[in-house]
Order: sequence, then structure tokens, then C-alpha cells
Amino acid sequence: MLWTKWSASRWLRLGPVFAAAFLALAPSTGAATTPLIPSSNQFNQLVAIGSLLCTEAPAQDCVEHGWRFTDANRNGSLDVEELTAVRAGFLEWAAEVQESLSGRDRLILNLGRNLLRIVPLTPLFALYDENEDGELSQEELLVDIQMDQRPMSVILADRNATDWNAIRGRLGRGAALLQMLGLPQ
Ligand SMILES: [Ca+2]
Ligand SMILES: [Ca+2]
Repeated sequence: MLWTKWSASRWLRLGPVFAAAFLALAPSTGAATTPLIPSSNQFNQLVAIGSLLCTEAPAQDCVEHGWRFTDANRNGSLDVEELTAVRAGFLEWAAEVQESLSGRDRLILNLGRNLLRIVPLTPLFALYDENEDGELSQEELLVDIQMDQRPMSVILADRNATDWNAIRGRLGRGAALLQMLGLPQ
């Protein structure tokens, strides 16, 4: 099993980088080409590699990793259908993984699942979609985060680099759960 307690607690605190991807998720609009829902094995790989890239490598590597996973049609941006598919896969995967966890890791994962359920996804997507083209670019998604060569986990913990007030403002009532997940005040 690739999932470990180590990766559980580290990865799940990475917050809105993947979160904004996972979160943005609205009810399917019934598009003709609905992306496939990623399997639990694919999520295991995403997390195993991502927990390393996002804590050890330059932040852009972390972003690219999540982006490749989510950008099913390979057009370089994320749409609601892609995010909906990833969210569905994440919720299935998290339910399986949760059974193997205990204590704080189990609690964190449960909070993460609840966060995905309560954040109003369609308005959230619109808030990040600055040019209103129905696609999220990396620039739009990372608008509250100043990227540099440090790992994403370091940038997210640095209040001079990550504008948590702005992120909380976008998340609305979901922000309370972010705080419970241990993200910076
Ligand atoms: Ca895409
Ligand atoms: Ca856009």
C-alpha cells in the first residue's frame, strides 16, 4: 500500500493547490465528453509522488503534477467536467483510505472530504475564472500564491507568499474547515 500515515498528514495539509483543483467541482453539466473518474490506484500514485514533489521539489513541479492528473483533455487548462471527475474519484479513494487510518490522520481525511462537500463549487470556479472563459489556467488558480523555487509546502506556510485571507474569502464557509486542517491562520 503506497498510502502511509506520513503521506496522509503531509499531503493533506497542502491545501488549495490540489484543493482548488478538487474543490472546484460542480454538478456535471452533461458534456458530451465526460472525463473518466480516476481510480483509487491512480490516486495512490498521485499522492505517493505528489507528497514528495510538493514537499521537496520546486513548487511548479507540484503544480504540474496535479495539473497533468486533472487536465484530462490535455488542453492546458481545467474545466468543470475535469474537476468534477477528479472530485468523484477523490471521494471514492478517500472513503477507502479512511478505513485504514486512525486518530488524527483519519480525522484530517474526513475533514477534507467534508470540505469538498460543503464548498459551493460553481461560484468558487467562477471566482477563480478571472477571464470567464470556463477554463482555469494555472495563473488564475495560483492568483493568491506567489510561486518561487521553494517547495509548495513551504510557500503555503509562508504568509508573505500565500495570501490566506484572500483564499479564505473565496472559500466562504469552507474556510473554517481549512483552519481545522491545520492551515495557517
Ligand atoms: Ca482541460
Ligand atoms: Ca479562465
